[in-house]
Amino acid sequence: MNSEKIKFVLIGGFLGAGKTTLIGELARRYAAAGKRVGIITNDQAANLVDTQSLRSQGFEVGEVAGACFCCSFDELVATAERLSGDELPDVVLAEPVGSCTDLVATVILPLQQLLGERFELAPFGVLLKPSHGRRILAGKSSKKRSGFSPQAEYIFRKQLEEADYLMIGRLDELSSEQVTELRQQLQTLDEDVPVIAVSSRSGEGVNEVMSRIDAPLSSSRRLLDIDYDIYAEGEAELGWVNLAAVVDSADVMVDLDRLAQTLVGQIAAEVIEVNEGQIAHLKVSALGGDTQAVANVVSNESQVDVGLAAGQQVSGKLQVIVNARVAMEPTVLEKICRDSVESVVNGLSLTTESVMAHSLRPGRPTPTHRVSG
Ligand SMILES: Nc1nc2c(ncn2[C@@H]2O[C@H](COP(=O)(O)OP(=O)(O)OP(=O)(O)O)[C@@H](O)[C@H]2O)c(=O)[nH]1
Ligand SMILES: [Mg+2]
Repeated sequence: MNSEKIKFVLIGGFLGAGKTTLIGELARRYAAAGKRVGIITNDQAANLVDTQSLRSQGFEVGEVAGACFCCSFDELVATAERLSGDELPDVVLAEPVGSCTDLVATVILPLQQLLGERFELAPFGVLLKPSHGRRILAGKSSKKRSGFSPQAEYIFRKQLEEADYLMIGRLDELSSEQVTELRQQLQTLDEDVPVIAVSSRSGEGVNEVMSRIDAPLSSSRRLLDIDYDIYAEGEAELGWVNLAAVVDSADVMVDLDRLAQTLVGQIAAEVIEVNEGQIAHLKVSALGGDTQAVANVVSNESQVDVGLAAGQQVSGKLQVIVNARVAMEPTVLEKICRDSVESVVNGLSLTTESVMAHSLRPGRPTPTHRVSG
């Protein structure tokens, strides 16, 4: 990273794979090494838990909201250039929407071709989400092995296929047998693609990821052979809800961790038990002053994860954000989110001042640029 160019690092992977957590860890390490770091988050709609959580950790974060990077390429470029004001960053870490693929053709190569004088594109790393990956990669026989349709599983596989290097996430939770099995499954996709097992929680494997980011590409970029009809169908299976609420606690002290974890747990329970939706990722952020808690659920079989621990109680105005990505009807998902916010807030004897929610199914991807092979 001694060149004048901005190192552009895209970290891909399915919804809930651990991209934001890894980007936070990488950013901390680059900053500790004296690098100026910018981060870009991306979503189909505004009010992002990821943006808020990375900002609360002290990072400079630009947001591309309203469409994926490939469909709002110009905004991605403008956001990268805006970061860090007058002084450009040494490294930009960017997180694409977790249901997006074909990023080499629509983001990496266009950036390289159009802006290669300013950006140096790092090898593309894709993070495997073990909770779904273990089932999706396991075999071809059973129909509902991951709970998602074959079209959504197609996206999951395509994301892995275009990686310059792959990362097996959540290493701290996997047995060595599971890691070995996943490595073998990934190597059947392409045995030449390096695989790194990594835990953003314990830090294991993160240095290896950083070495990979700085390594020259060992082969040419992996352009996908992809059917956009299947891709669009897979994305459209997901219901998407972004909800932002302002809650007043008056003088009551609120445990932000409990608030975030109870709320995400309640939404998950409703989705699974009442509506039989398949969770791709549920995230809840609760913010009071500068203190933030984030809680997540990454699959129907997963427990509530502590994304970020607040570790203290606060009072006054609180901001609650819910980002839900679930294979189910978005309007029903929105109702679940609204009702859950209301009941958890009431249960803690707080008052809801306002709730804004937006639900959608991602539309067909129409990339600004697409480099073909
Ligand atoms: N145990 C463990 N949990 C992790 C690790 N990395 C991420 N997580 C947890 O996994 C959940 C999802 O992580 P995120 O970083 O938000 O995932 P993401 O890929 O950014 O998700 P989207 O933005 O929805 O696509 C959070 O609760 C994290 O705390 C890890 O290495 N180990
Ligand atoms: Mg994220």
